[in-house]
Amino acid sequence: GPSSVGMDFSLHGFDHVYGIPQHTEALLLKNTSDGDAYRLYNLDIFGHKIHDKIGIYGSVPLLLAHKPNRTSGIFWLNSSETLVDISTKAVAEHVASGSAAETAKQRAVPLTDVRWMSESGIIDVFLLMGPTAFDVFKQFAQLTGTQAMPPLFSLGYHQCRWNYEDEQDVKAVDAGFDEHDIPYDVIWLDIEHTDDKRYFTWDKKKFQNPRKMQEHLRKKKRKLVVIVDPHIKADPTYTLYSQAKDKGYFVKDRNGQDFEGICWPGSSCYLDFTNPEVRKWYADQFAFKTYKGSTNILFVWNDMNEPSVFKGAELTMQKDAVHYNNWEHREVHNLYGFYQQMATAEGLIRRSSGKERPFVLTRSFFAGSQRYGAVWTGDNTAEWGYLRISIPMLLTISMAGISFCGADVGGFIGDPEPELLVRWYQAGAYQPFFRGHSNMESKRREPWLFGEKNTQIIREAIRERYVLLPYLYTLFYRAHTAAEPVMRPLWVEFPGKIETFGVENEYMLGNALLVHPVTEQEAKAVSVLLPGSEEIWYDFRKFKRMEDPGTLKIPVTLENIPVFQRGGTVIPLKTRARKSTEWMIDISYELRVALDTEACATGELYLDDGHSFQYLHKKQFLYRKFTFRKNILSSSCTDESGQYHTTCVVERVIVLGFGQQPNLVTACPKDGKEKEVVFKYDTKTSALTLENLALNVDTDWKICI
Ligand code: MIG
Repeated sequence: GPSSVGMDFSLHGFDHVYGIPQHTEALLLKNTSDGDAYRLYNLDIFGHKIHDKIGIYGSVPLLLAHKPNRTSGIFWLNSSETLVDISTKAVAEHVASGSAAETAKQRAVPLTDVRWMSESGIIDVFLLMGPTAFDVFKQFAQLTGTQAMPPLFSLGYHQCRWNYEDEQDVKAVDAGFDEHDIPYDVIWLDIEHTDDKRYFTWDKKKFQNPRKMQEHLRKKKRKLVVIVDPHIKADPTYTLYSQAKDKGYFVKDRNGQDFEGICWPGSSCYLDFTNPEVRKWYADQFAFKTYKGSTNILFVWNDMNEPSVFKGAELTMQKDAVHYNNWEHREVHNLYGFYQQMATAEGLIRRSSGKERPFVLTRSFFAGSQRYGAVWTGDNTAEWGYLRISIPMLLTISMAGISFCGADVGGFIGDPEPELLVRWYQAGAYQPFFRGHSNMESKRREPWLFGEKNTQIIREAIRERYVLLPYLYTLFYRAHTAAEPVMRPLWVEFPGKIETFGVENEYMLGNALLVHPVTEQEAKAVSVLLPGSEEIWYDFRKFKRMEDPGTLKIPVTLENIPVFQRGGTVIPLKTRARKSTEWMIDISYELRVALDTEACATGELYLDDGHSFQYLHKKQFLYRKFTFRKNILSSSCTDESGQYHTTCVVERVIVLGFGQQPNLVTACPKDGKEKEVVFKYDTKTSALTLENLALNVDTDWKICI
């Protein structure tokens, strides 16, 4: 039964609070004194409303508070239904005065009261003392873990739909990408691919030879993701069901019978993933010999794991259902999906004898889900407002430790007008998880269905994503090893600049890129805040230095969205995109060096085989550092313990904000011969381009200008 615990916290001096996903809400948490509290209760809410405090799909009970140059966090570790009330006000504070004769002065200081209330459980709370946001992220990672290192393919573009009908459809869509010269890595199969919603099976008519289909995709160096939901069709002839029933692996009702609910397959039982034995058994279901028709290019999508129960109260499991060790469902509700994803990821690792990184997308999540894969924001709608709100939603999830997150590109429900679809691709290309997806009732939406011009723009957006992958992959390595969120709000990078604290229409991707998606229909211009008075910003595509920082009105066309590189950074890119990440292994690198006010810049490149755990067990990786100082760009090693051989070279370097046309540029490999470098200097943009460098990625070198 419910027992209820709660606690109040007063955050002195703070009036900016963030976190506690997941809500279809703004970045800054709002005062709840005259409305609903923020609710943390994982629910399947189809077409969730914008600006709503109701809990959807996932929960992370972590709240961050920030004031100039000081960040703290509260982690309320409780997985039952939780409400968070927030009240921000100004209070009078006495200021100690210099002399006794002077009367004490008063000033108004902000204060935020936070009240946590949970339906049951114990009070188990962690105060994360910062003092920086990055410290808070690290402290939270010490408790819950860091982002799993994703396989490289999963950072490519994903093409999903409810449903790709059959093997012919899959082949045709796959061929469509080649025909239209658009890169993509993964095609997805939704629930209709199964034999009557029996997960781990195939519809015998539509998918007669799933292995052959996967061999076809493998030859194209692409992957397949299939959906595997947690509800199990109550059908004694379905082995998964009968085994689980015999072993007592289902959640029970209050009378000790297997809990039965309705879901896609009709009457269904729900595996009890809170039981470690069930998780082990479930993980074994992914073994190649058990999961018939699966191959090692097949990866997994866990949906409906709030859990979603049709006809149940609020479409979920009743709270008095009983789990392993007699835990009532109410106690562990918000952990149900977390444990399914854990078991699935474990299964994919185990089927490869511990060698390969898994990829598992989950809809429901909790604190720590970052250790098992990616999350997405569920059933959004094909409207501009949902594109806009996806930015604060993803930033909030990212701050709560889950870097690998994305929203359905195009909007799941309904049909986006072409302009909205284009704008969504352009935003998604600069977000961590990049997948186009659409509902069963929506019209087909493959990127080439909207006329030549829109196809061309979407192609360009996806190609930009692929060219950016070395940088993104390096950011994921930082998330994995140092708990730095890949996508971050401006205030995290500019903690002293109050004007950034509420910004949610643009964001930083790592520390080097500022991205401002276009989220208004027929926009001719957008207002971009380029923060920091001592910063220099460069147009990422045109290389030109922006005028002084501040809020600028930037003209836009449909062709692309504003992206800026921050002075002082070096971004590693590929020189061009190809059909998929695996086709790009040998493509050479370009370094974008953006100079700061001192004409300096630094950046990193992480690389490994992109799919195995050898980077961990055998230290097979390269972690390089690029430094520009006194007109010398040098490449050095960041982590001597890592080694990885690659024939891939740095072919091109572009230095942005270079003062004047140089006389001579030379490249000096560490043990090689100094040679003259071909260069171009553009006086209009001050961009210096060095070509045909052929400098090894895995050795030290210098370029002297
Ligand atoms: O209620 O599997 O959010 O992405 O396509 C619908 C069918 C169930 C909900 C997921 C959506 C998926 C759909 N699922």
